[in-house]
Amino acid sequence: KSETTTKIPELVEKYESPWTWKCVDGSSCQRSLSNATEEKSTLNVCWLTCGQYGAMWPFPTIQSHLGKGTLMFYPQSVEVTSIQGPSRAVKSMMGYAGNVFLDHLFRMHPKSEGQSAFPVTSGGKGIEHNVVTISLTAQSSETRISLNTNEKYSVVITSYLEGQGRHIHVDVSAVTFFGVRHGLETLGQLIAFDDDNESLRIVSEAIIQDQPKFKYRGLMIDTSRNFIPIHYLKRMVDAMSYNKLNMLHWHITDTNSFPFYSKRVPQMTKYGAYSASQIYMPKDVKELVLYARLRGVKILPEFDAPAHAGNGWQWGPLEGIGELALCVNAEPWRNYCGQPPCGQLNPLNNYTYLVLGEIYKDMLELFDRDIFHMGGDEVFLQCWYYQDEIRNWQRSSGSYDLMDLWGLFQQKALTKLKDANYGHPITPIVWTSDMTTRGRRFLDASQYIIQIWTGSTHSDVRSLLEGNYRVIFSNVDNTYLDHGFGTWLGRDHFWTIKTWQNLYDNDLMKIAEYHFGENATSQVIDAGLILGGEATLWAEKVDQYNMEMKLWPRSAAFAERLWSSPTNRTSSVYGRLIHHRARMVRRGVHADRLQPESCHQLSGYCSDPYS
Ligand code: CP6
Repeated sequence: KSETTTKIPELVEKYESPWTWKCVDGSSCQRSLSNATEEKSTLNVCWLTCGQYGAMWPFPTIQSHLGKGTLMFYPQSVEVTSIQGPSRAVKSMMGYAGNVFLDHLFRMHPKSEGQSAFPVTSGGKGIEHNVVTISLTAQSSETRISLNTNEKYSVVITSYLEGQGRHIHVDVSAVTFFGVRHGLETLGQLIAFDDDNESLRIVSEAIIQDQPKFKYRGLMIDTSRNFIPIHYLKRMVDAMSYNKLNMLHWHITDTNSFPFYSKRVPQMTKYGAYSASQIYMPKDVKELVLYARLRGVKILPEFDAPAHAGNGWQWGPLEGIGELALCVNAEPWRNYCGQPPCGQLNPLNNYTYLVLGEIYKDMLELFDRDIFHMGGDEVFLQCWYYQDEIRNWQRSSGSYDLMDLWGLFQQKALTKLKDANYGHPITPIVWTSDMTTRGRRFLDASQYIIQIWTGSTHSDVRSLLEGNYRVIFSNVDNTYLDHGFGTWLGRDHFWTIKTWQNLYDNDLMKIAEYHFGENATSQVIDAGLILGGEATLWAEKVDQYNMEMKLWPRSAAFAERLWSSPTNRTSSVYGRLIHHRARMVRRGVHADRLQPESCHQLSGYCSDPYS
């Protein structure tokens, strides 16, 4: 046997667990004292099937029937035998997803530490005859995720005796490739490592039908405050795919640094990147977009403007085209911006729009062209107010409300974005701001999606929905994975750190009910205005070394909130989350730990005290 499977022989002989294993829903799955290997090892993975909850995360919404039994198999006896799809592209994507799935099986050995390290020789206990075949079927030729993508899928597992072993057949069907991929994800959750036999076990019989309650299930990462190497963004995509999250909102640029390489305006990184090696090149971005697409994740770029823009924009005067950004790194910062370092685009310089348009073109060439985040948050009108150029504009235009200037900026920027997309339809997203409160005349509700970052009880929530805006919830009271900031605000953390329970309990339906009472269902929910939610990881205090622990498993909690939209936090949640977190760790995600290992037995003292 290979080194990775070595056990201490005496211990294997004598080992008899004192623990009582319980199901994730509290029902019984007692460990028997029988020495029969088959029975004992069934108990080792009893959480896989007992109580009809399994360890599925996020939990399926339509139907989930699991048989009581499990069957052993080796990953090398699994085969994808049939791929049915409407086009070559979709079929090859399914083939790729099938390989990703198989790779996960090979990484399920507990000592693999995220590598494909499953011993290739079988244990020779007569179970090598159990064979798993998988067939994948999709109907639609869609290859990109949009807000209309059908993510519904079904997984059916059946098994029958064949020769000396059993033939286990899995049927994964969906409308789109993205549904099929979700199906494979769920299938992976119906398989666990059996420690006694050093094999895998699969639920012998299952019928799952599933679809998400919300179509936008996102995470945001900020790569301007601190640069995060593309490799770690891929790892983030991997973990998102395990949770059926489908939108990675990439806050690429901000005032602090400009790491996006623009081939049309290379000055941006020349002046704005932290270093020559902290730059995202077009090749890296393309690779990430494709990598994510194959894992059911859309990469949604944000180019924040007119605020949160500074470093990278200083080259204007050097090349004789004037100031593109104002108050860059100005001090005292409190006079010019909400958070240092300051910087806000110059709305009176026509070159500002020219440069914006060129960068939009560069971005749209690399990302999907249907949705784009324009930022629009935290504009600090004082920055503009202190400029002579702008005071003169106020006098000559007779427009003393600087909201008008901001509105003008937003309209011109949108025109540039549309031009950069050669007139093809594109949906802009903006953050809530003074514009979504007092300047709503500049934002057409039939075009814009609003990302709400105010508190969930803020009156804007109600008035935006009444104004028929489609919204995404990133409400600061519950969905911020890190509040960033730092010592300049006089304390290290401004808000208390949110727990997984806070994220889990951020019920979008209840937020709607808070604002609309009984009428919430008919007025808001049926209208489909609530697209979903997004947890945000601002990166003032984050880089690749601590990001995964800040992201996971709290974002997993939010993923179930968005996929399943449960009415409350039921008793199965904690147990399933613990197993799900362990599964993510086995796949190489450095997720935060929630409890001592003794709690895998879910003794009373371990249970979630809040549910
Ligand atoms: N950066 C940008 C930030 C924040 C926002 N935009 C932010 C504001 C308040 C809190 C956390 C983050 N750091 N560009 C607001 C959307 Cl509490």
